[in-house]
Amino acid sequence: MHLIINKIKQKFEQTFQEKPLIIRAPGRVNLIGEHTDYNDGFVLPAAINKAIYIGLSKRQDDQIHLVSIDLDESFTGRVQVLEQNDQHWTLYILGVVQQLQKAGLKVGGFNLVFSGDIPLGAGLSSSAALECGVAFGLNELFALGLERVQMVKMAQAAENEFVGVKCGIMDQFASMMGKKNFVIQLDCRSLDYTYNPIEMEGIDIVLFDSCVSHSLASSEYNTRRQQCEQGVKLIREKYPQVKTLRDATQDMLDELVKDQDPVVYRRCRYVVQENRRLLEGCEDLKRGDVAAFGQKMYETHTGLSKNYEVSCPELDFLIDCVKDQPGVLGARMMGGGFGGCTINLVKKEAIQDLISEVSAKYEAHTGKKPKVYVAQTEAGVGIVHETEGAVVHS
Ligand code: GAF
Repeated sequence: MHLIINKIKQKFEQTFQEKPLIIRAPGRVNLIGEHTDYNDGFVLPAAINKAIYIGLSKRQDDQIHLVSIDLDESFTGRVQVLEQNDQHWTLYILGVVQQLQKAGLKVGGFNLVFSGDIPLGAGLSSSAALECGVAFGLNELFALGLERVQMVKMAQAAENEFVGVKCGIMDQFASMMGKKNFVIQLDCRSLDYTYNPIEMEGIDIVLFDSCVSHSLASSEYNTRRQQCEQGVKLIREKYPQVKTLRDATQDMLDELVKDQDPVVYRRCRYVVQENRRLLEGCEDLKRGDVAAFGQKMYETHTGLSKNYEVSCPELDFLIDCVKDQPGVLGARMMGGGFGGCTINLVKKEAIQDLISEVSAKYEAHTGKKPKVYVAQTEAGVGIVHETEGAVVHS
């Protein structure tokens, strides 16, 4: 972490001859509840110890100067002229500025330098982290007076409207609202949430990064959303009280969707089952029954792979690899799909052997070495303060 912060400070001082305000914005994992957020359902994410760090300062003029250290690119624009451009990474930042302006808030010119250790394309939400970090940083810089949940909504809207991915609210919520040693049980309709302590004695969250990211991910993502909406439309002909799949039951799907459109039926059935699994899974965790929770993760994976069809051969292989390994309580693909990471609950003493075994098998099967991360939960977005060498985050 210190290394990244130092890199940002150096680059900032070299480029803009001043010291920046530094923000840390974490990535996230999600224990269960996948593709449920945009159906008004439930999710169970946590912010993690991988983050994007953003250095910021105000300018006297109305220009926006952006520097991505990791991509070795820079961009100059104006606050009044927020336009699409082919430097894709800038859209996450400009989109947030646009949302602040839409809310009638005054954002002046600013300088921004960022870098991080969230692997790109691994499904750990580096985009949401960047959006949330920018919203939080500009809120501080220009004293805009926004609450965290308002910034979550703006970050999501930036991605929906400016980047063009119709994502739900989970990733931004987790990055902004995370708390160390807790997962967030979030109702994506009401945005009511509880912090559930992670009570998994002797168990760690291990992520195997398939190191594949398929280009169809965002178009297929938007298609899944449409298919869910199509299912709701069919149900509403008879049950107008059903607003989203959150309100639908298996019986309704059997009665009104099954014969009309088998593909839409399978998509919707997965979502209805996943919402139920999440609620039951939270009860498992409260009872300390991680084994029962882990079984549900496997069921989620099967649903995502066979019915929602957002997995890929590499992710399926990673799940098959760990299924019968000692010390693995549960595993599934995580996030939007078509690549990225699997999330695995593993007994601490079994982790090293598991990593060796899975890495060797995956490499032999795909020709690629998976990357492996042991994720710790962390606090959500905050300012980085440095006092005598120690980094404090608030
Ligand atoms: C992506 C999206 F950004 C989230 O909103 C969520 O839908 C997730 O895929 C699937 O659960 O990370």
